Amino acid sequence: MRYYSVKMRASKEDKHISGGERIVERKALKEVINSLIERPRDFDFLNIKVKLVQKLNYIDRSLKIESYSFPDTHQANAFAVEIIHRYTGIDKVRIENFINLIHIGASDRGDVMRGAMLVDTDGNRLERDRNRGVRTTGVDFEDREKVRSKLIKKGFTDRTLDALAIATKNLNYQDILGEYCISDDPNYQYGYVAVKRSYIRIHPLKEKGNDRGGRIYFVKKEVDLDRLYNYLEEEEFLIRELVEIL
Ligand code: PML
Repeated sequence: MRYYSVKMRASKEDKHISGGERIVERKALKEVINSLIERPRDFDFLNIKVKLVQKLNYIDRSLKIESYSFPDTHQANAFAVEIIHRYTGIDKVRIENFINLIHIGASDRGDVMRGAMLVDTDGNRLERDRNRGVRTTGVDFEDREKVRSKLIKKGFTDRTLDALAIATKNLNYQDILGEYCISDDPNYQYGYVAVKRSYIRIHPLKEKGNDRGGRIYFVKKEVDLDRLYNYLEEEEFLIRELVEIL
């Protein structure tokens, strides 16, 4: 079967406002393009790219979602730091410093990075360009609508759907040990830490009203950067199954 990757990005006054990606069969293209176009409320530039997927890879199962709530963002982030420390061995203060950067804008200019920050187990930043970061693209669910409706029924959101796909692709790579993520939507306080087979959803991971956000990927120190960038940005994956949420 032939699959196509569909990527949409929209901006207003040169500021990115919306993006979306799908990997779908030819017969679903029209509907998918229409739904992506509906996504941004107001834009002055919208780009849709459709490309035949040359080699499609599969991941059998998504990460398993676990949910935790805390009285405030300090306790929520302390919990996130503890998990990342346990899985990477990086000093907790260093982890906190990287997380704080995401909350205030981690690019060299103090803005939101367009992609993720890369940190190795010695606590060094590895991304080649601190404004761009590294972007995970090329991942979708084989039956997106089925997964979406299960998640929405359980109270999750479209953001969870996309983030679960991204985190599942990330953690499928043996040199990625963990991920930390908060949204750049100032009203969205859910975030997550992903480690091993788990997507650990945490609330509230950021302060309401903060329009900064982003991701950190924690990687083994001997990681081959060329291969890592290629995996995250070029290789295309479909996830077959959502791990059941209890
Ligand atoms: C969740 O709802 O599970 C957290 C999703 C974080 C989304 C980050 C983003 O906006 O890209």
